[in-house]
Amino acid sequence: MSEKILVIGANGQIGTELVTALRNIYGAENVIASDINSPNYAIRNSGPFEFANVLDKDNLHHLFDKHRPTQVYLLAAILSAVGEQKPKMAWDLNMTGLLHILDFAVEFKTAKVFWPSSIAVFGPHSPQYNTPQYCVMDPNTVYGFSKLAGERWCEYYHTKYGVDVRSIRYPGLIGWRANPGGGTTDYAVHIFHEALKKGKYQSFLQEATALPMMYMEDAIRATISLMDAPAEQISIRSSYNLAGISFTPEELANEIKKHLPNFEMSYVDSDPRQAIADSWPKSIDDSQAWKDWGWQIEYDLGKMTWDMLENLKKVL
Ligand code: AKB
Repeated sequence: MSEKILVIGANGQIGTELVTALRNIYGAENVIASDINSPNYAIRNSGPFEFANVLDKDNLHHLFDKHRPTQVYLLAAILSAVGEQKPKMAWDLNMTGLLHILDFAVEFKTAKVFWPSSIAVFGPHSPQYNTPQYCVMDPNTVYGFSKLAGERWCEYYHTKYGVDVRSIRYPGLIGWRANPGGGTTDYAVHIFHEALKKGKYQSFLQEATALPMMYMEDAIRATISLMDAPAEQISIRSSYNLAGISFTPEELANEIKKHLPNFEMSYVDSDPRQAIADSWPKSIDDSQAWKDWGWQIEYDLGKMTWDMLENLKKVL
């Protein structure tokens, strides 16, 4: 069967990279990028685009009806830091958007749906090291509990209505093609830009704050591998843990210094994102993803840092 893929929230950090990767695999004309905002450069020049607002049910219905997608990636979301500034809006967008897509997946018999979850589903009482797939989950951010509730909805729609929905709990994502928007892990992208532009960076997270992160190349490969896996291999319909690489701001700064010896790192006195970071795991157990769909990471801290600096140098 030929694929028709709809990516909603295509202008964002994941969307920009995913649309490019999917267009390379399935052909540009078969991957419809959509976003509430005008397409960014990478999206506009490489294939079809539609405006989409996940809160506008009629508009979404029209898109499903017009394109009859076989795969839908719903990436539109409000992340952790902005979610704390706009809690009701974050809940509404993150939940209502997902429910619209799950309902249309039932109505239009969409073959597969991808929806991103996050390490933010864990909370202060979750085990902090090697956090398992199943454990106490008490997220204390709106973003975190909207993702946890979303995971329950995904599993529910799979069990009740047979929707083939697949999901990953992404760690903080680091890439050079697009900037993150409003998360707690954003420092790990900003640091590269500032290191190259100014030779220094002031981190909003404290030096010893370990968090799970992942290079975008690995994140996109994981997403497409999960979507390509035979349905019978997918044992988790809520969302898969994915570990990535765990490091602190200090460790990242030291890695950057290997390439830019004059780089200077400093830390702000206090920032509201610190409390969010402190409530999240420091490392993740993703053994279920290895077992079910053969997941393996390729980029460690050294390889990621080198690749980020090499690529960012060319575009800054
Ligand atoms: C955030 O920091 O909010 C996101 C995430 C970990 O889901 N990058």
